[in-house]
Amino acid sequence: MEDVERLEAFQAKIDREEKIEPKDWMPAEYRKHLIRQISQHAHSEVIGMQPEGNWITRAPSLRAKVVLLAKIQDEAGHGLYLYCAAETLGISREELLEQLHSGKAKYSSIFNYPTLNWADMGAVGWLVDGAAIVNQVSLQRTSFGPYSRGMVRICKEESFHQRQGYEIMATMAKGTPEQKRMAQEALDRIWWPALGMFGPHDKDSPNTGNAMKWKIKRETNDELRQKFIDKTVQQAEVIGLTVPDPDMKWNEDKGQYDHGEIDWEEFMNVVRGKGPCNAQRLEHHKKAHDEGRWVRDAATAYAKKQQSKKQVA
Ligand code: BYC
Repeated sequence: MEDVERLEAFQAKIDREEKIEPKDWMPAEYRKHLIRQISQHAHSEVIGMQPEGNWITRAPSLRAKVVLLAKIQDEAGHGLYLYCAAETLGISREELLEQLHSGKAKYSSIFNYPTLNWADMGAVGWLVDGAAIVNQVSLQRTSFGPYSRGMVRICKEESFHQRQGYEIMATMAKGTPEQKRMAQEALDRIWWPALGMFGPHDKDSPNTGNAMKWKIKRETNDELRQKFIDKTVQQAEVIGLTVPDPDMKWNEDKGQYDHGEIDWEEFMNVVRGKGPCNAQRLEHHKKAHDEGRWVRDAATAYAKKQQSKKQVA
């Protein structure tokens, strides 16, 4: 088929809400767009283990430790599903990691902020996983089959993560005045970076046009951010905390909250690698990757040996 016809058939399939599968024909730009987004999503899951991993040894109880450990292990699993989904598009794991290590591939800005105390574990679970769920529920309907199916499972786990964070915040908010202050300060620290997770305003988002046309994204950055705000402000009120935005006000006519502006200069600095923890996060990942080389080598050698045994038999 001519490219124009193929393109029309491809778009028609998407418009009929049929999934695109790895062996189907797809335009090179669609493939490239997906590799970028899915791999950045995978990197976010894996790099996102670092700020929380920092608190495993200092969890305040055995229960809190077990729950946090389970959550962080889930994030590793999410990374694996997503790397596998990206690999179905014809890129290798080595290339994906090379892009992360060279700075070509991004990961979510939020993970370049430090986690200063236990209350930050609550705020991260509640707000960061909460923002991720809003985005990922929408991505369950993405047009690429492996990404969409990965999202269904990830969303189930993510909702437990959000609850573990909210539980920490609720417990601290009704604890001693000092604990309540810690919870409020964690909310103050993480609120604005969490809003940045949804990306730039739609008018400044170069990838949204194609993403919406190809149904890779089902809602825009601003639509998802607004959904998150509308849910979360009320959750804060229930536990007696206040979001740090003096302009936050319920708009009766629109049926949603009006809110203040993100510091976009800070956001862009973090995205460009100049956030408080960018260097530390990448350094740590490279070190763990280098130190794990012998495990990968041993696993590959074992697989090869099994394969040659099968061939002999
Ligand atoms: N941070 O045109 P735009 C988790 C980049 S982890 C960094 O709007 P797009 C968890 C963007 O990549 C879940 N970069 O892009 C894990 C683009 O640059 P490139 C994380 C950002 O793709 C552990 C440029 O800015 N979730 O839940 O249409 C513990 C222009 O942006 C950011 C995902 O990854 C940012 N915040 O929309 C706890 C969701 N925002 O690539 C929790 C999947 C924008 O052209 N990803 N940029 O060089 C998406 O939904 C979309 O890719 C985004 C951006 C909404 C993030």
